[in-house]
Amino acid sequence: MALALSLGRRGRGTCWPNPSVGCVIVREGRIIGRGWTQSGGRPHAEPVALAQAGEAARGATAYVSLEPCSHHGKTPPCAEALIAAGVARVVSAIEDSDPRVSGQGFAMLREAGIDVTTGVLAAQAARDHAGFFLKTEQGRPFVTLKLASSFDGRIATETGHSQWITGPKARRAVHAMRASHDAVMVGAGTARADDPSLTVRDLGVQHQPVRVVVSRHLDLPLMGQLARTASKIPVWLCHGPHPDPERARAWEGLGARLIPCALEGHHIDAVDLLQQLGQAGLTRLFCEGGAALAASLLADDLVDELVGFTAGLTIGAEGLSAIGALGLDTLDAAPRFDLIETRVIDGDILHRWGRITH
Ligand code: AOF
Ligand code: ZN
Repeated sequence: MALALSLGRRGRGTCWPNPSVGCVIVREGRIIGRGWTQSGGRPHAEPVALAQAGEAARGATAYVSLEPCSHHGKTPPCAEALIAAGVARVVSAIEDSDPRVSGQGFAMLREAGIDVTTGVLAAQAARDHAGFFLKTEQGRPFVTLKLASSFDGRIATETGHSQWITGPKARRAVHAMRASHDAVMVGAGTARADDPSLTVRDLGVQHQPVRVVVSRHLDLPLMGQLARTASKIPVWLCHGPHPDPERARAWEGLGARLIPCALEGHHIDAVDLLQQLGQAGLTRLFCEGGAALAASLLADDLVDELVGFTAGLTIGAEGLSAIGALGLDTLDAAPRFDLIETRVIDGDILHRWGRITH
């Protein structure tokens, strides 16, 4: 199951709106098939592994990191494929949260006389599938908030100079993280100040995450990196009511998708923003700032994981703070996270923190 889970993680960022599932088929102690959900979400993991195993699947055990599906979607149900292949036993990590499946995959297998065990490495599976579960249960994607800051928590000097705070190895790690998410998101201020391309580079990765920019008025440079590449790598612009029609047309002409969102005061409502992105199919969202967007996600309790890269330099109080005002009087209301991991990356420190769920 650990192997099935790790195979499943290979598809992360590429198979949304579907979950990224892994499957291992074992017979007499030997692995005879391995598969994971393919790009775009199909084929599912099980038919890939079954095709590898061929006739040898008869009487074998299939380890699947999620309940095999039972519904007729664009492909026939995986539970049916496992039955047809003559698998004797199915070991699954966790039940599917999709109402079309949820429990019915297991029921189909059991009715066919297959021995079914579930709940194996369920905690890890719940973390791996958190994006898919959040989308099906709450309508929003899993949100990772990443910040690269100085020792004193600043992301740029007063004049906006920010390149580069961390070193090349840490920045490479960021690219790998982008690749494991369905989309990378920034606020309009960051898009204007940094002119980022928000792509995955130098990793030999073909797949590119969607680029999401949150911009109430769509006042984004039409000559920048995002505009130049919008016809090839998706750009989604989340805007407020009544955007400037000329800007809207210009961005649509460049190939961007416009997503209208509700306001909360003067800003785009973070809750509605994430609902819109969930509806558009995203399961894992990587937010790279800026300070205002980060603060609005945190204030609405919408951040599931914090990823910090801290570098050994100080910028001082006039530098730009990584996170905007949260309006806290006491620490009781401060968003708190549990430490997941720390790592030294060539002179910078990576620290990951998870939402406290208990
Ligand atoms: C599996 N194995 O590898 C995946 C599953 O739109 P469809 O027809 O492709 O179905 C998508 C649903 O299938 C998705 O919501 C989830 O319930 C399940 N995903 N199931 O047996 C897989 N990716
Ligand atoms: Zn399936």
